Amino acid sequence: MYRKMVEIRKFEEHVWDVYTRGWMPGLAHLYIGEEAVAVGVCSALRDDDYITSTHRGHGHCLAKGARLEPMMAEIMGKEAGYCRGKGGSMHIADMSVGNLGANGIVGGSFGIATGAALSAKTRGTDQVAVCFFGDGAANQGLLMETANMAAIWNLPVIYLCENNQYGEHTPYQAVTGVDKIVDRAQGFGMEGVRVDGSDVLVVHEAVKRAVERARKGGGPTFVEALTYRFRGHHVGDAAPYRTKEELDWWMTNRDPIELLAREMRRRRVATNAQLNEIQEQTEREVVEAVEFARNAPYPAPEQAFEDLYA
Ligand SMILES: Cc1ncc(C[n+]2csc(CCOP(=O)(O)OP(=O)(O)O)c2C)c(N)n1
Ligand SMILES: [Mg+2]
Repeated sequence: MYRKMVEIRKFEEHVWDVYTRGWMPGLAHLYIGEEAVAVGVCSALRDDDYITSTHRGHGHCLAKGARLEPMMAEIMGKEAGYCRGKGGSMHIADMSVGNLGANGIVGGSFGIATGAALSAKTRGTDQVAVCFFGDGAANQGLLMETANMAAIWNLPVIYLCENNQYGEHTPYQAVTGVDKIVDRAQGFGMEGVRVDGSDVLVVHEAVKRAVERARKGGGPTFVEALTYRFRGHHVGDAAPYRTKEELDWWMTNRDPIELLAREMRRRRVATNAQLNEIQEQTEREVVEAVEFARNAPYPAPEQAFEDLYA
């Protein structure tokens, strides 16, 4: 878990670097600060379980098993990328590990995850689908329709709300009728649990229980993970709408990587030297992925019309 969270952090720091150097088209929504959610969730899943992701999706993809090189290549629009350079930062999918795709449409993956869960149930497998979405997406109408279906059909789906406190520049309290988003679970007729999204072990335990229940036919669960993004909404946003005190508090007290490091030292399962070695090794791997992506070719123009369904 520690290694995976560090990998996501380093990957995102390099995406920032790649963006500021002008090596990638478009922009990216960084996941720095939220690593414990993706890693806590995906470490409770099997390879053949499904996830759907969001515009802030790099962490979900890596946690579900994506490799660094095709990830970075996709972000730079190269043919070696997961979607042959046609998806970019916001649309990375990897069916081989059950990642049904990130989605630039906020709330657009409710239907995809719920459909995957319906498919698993219809085929009689014990696969589970996790739908990642934000506090902003929690106000999209499709959630009402799909969560209701999941409840009446007892579908093996987990609605995983990453409450990072803001939708773009708006604090969630300003646009949400409930203080705890998880309170809506009761109205859908499903189990709901709110967890500390900065603590990877807490996230893991809660999702593990929800997954076990779903596998046994126990139906859907709504999980709200409280978290915080350390960077702006996207790489071009300096986030002037929040205070330095607020940001400092989260970075000092709730950094998920630091929290796990502290816990591992306390339980004497890792030394500082071992943790530093993981940091250094991961840094080297991400630098190699950037090099790989930089040197990889762009797709040929005639490929623009391949793989299109319209
Ligand atoms: C349907 C739709 N509406 C609006 C947008 C523009 N938009 C992109 S991200 C975003 C905020 C999403 O907030 P949240 O769900 O909390 O996710 P976060 O960015 O905090 O991870 C909005 C409004 C969009 N991409 N899709
Ligand atoms: Mg948000």
